[in-house]
Amino acid sequence: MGMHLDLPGPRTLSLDRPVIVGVLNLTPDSFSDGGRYADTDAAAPAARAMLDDGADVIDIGGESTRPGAARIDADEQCRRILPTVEAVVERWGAIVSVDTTLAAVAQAALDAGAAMVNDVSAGRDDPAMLPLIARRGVPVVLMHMRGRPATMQHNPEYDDVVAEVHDLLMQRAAAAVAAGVEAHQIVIDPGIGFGKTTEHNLQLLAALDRLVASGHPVLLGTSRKRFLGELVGETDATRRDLATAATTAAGVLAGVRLFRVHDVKPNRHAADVTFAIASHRNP
Ligand code: HH2
Repeated sequence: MGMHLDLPGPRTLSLDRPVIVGVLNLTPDSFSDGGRYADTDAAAPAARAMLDDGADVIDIGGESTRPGAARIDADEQCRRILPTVEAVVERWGAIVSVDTTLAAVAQAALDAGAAMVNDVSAGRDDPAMLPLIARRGVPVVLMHMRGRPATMQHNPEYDDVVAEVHDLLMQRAAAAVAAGVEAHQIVIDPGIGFGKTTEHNLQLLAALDRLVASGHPVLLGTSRKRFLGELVGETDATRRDLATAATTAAGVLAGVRLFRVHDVKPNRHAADVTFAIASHRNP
């Protein structure tokens, strides 16, 4: 078998072609889709539509991480997401990842049928997170963030953003392995927009091959982010999906395997076309 992630039970997620992860935020305040999916009745059809558009995974979260966002406690995150996690898994057998930094939320979501964990703190927020991932044997996304969402965009500075993001991710991957997580289950993510200026984001996007060279699968999350609005002059976040698809194409050519996006179809198409081109390169 080629590169893949092991999911609970007998299932696997192949990384032999690009994986599109559809975003489902069950939050009132996310920056581009906040308040859209107030409950399972609204969220479940949205997940179905993303699967029909070619999403491989649905990433469900109950806490916004936009700059300045307030923290949401575990009980409230569970109240927001669990009915939808259950519905999406039971109705369509979807692969669900849970977007949370709290082990209690991750555990409840895994019990409700989620198959992987997306932790934007890379296991730093809750010391119980990496041991939980190890115990359950599920894949985990470890994302780079400088600071916390409350303050991360207050004048972020790096000497060498590419080296610093790479080194922190390698440290967090090592911490996960030390906690008992299998190395091949660890996905790394540069955390575009998390404590980074437009210049930092572009340097990271130009050097994705550095992360790919680590051997860990790489996930990219650029969808609708502010730096894209700056580059194309688009203040409405929901009109940044073509700009997002351009980053997906660039990511595929650099060897990135997973793409976390709001609008699945343009990114599915961009990924599939660039992947077909890349697979015709001369060895
Ligand atoms: N970006 C956001 C949230 N979660 N997870 C990973 N692994 N990588 C990312 O880049 C990433 C993420 C922010 O986007 P969104 O979910 O649309 O907004 P909000 O945090 O306001 O809910």
